[in-house]
Amino acid sequence: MSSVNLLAREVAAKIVFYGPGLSGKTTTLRKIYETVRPAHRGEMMSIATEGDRTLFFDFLPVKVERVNDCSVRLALYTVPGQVFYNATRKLVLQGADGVVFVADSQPEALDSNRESLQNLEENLLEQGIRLDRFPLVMQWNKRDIENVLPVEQLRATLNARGAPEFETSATSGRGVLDALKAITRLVIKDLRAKRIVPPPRPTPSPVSPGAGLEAQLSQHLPTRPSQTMQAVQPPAMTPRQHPSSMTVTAVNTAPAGAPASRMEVTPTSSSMAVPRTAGQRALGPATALAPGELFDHARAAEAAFTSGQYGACITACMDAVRRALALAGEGSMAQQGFLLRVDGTDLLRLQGLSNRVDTARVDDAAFALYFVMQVFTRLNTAGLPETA
Ligand SMILES: Nc1nc2c(ncn2[C@@H]2O[C@H](COP(=O)(O)OP(=O)(O)O)[C@@H](O)[C@H]2O)c(=O)[nH]1
Ligand SMILES: [Mg+2]
Repeated sequence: MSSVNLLAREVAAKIVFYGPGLSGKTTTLRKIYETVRPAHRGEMMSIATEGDRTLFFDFLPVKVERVNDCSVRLALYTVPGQVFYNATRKLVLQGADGVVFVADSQPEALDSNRESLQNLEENLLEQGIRLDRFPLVMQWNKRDIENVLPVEQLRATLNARGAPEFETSATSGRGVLDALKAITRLVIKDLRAKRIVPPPRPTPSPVSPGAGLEAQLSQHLPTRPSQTMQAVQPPAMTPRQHPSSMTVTAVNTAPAGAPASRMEVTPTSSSMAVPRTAGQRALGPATALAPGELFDHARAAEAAFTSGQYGACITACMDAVRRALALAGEGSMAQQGFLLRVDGTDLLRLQGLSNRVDTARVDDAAFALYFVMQVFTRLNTAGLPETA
């Protein structure tokens, strides 16, 4: 479900909180809701709940301003844990970019944790995804309860993959945002590896030294208890709307004696820098303007141009234009082009060039790239494709 708008450099990613019934998924989401500033999140929606049980899913949109130079919109979902809701779980899992597995640390829950993890693995496999290669972090939840299983045992049973682990107490909020940060980081890294998200700009803007997910999330987190109330009190909301968020904070709900430092975040934006891997080229101008699904087309066109294959460049551009125009809706290319207000003469010229690629010259290919950029720019102006 990830989508990316390269012009705005905005990424949308879907993260699913998975785990057995009553492990603390809904509580985790509520805690994130309470802790993140209202300006950075939408309303939490629980779709069809019966008492305390999630029957369909919970949903919370969260915005993280900058990860390197990309804004990130996270759509956080929980699944119903009860065994018989597998059809719903599959639906919610569709298009997920990452999973936080919320395990109940109590000894009596070990079997249901194991079953749920296996169920996750099977459901992902149906989508053609291997859990081993999927962004995943583990929440060992309910650590505040006495006589929970030692972490080593949970790890041995549930985390042979060595996914990042976090001891959490969703009711107090301990560790919850650390897990969220970790999965966000993994998801961005994964999307970068798939080249859905562009690599960071080589020279970060000097005016935003604290940019990065760490810094962003740390804004929402108290580093000292005295900052806590300020960070989470939603000024514009009435207690009737959000009674808990007016009074509850991540730190002051921690059990007495729980170290506040558990929730502290040190802004180390450099740790977020995902370096461009060897062999990855810098973005060319057409690629930089391309909507997510046309990223590879634009790259192919630019690669052909740089390597002197002008005919191939024109063919790739024509293909990109055809697909780009289709985003405007039904109809002929002429109609689609008209709707987007791309230059009709330019479109005709590109069509002409694509019919005689054998004699293509460098300026023909450059023109084709220029026209692709024109179309991408029009799409961006029109807000197409619409992101979920
Ligand atoms: N003590 C303790 N209780 C928790 C914790 N997380 C959740 N719970 C409780 O466990 C029950 C089930 O939680 P819920 O979030 O609805 O589970 P879900 O089915 O995974 O969504 C609720 O009564 C929560 O208050 C935790 O970290 N510690
Ligand atoms: Mg629930």
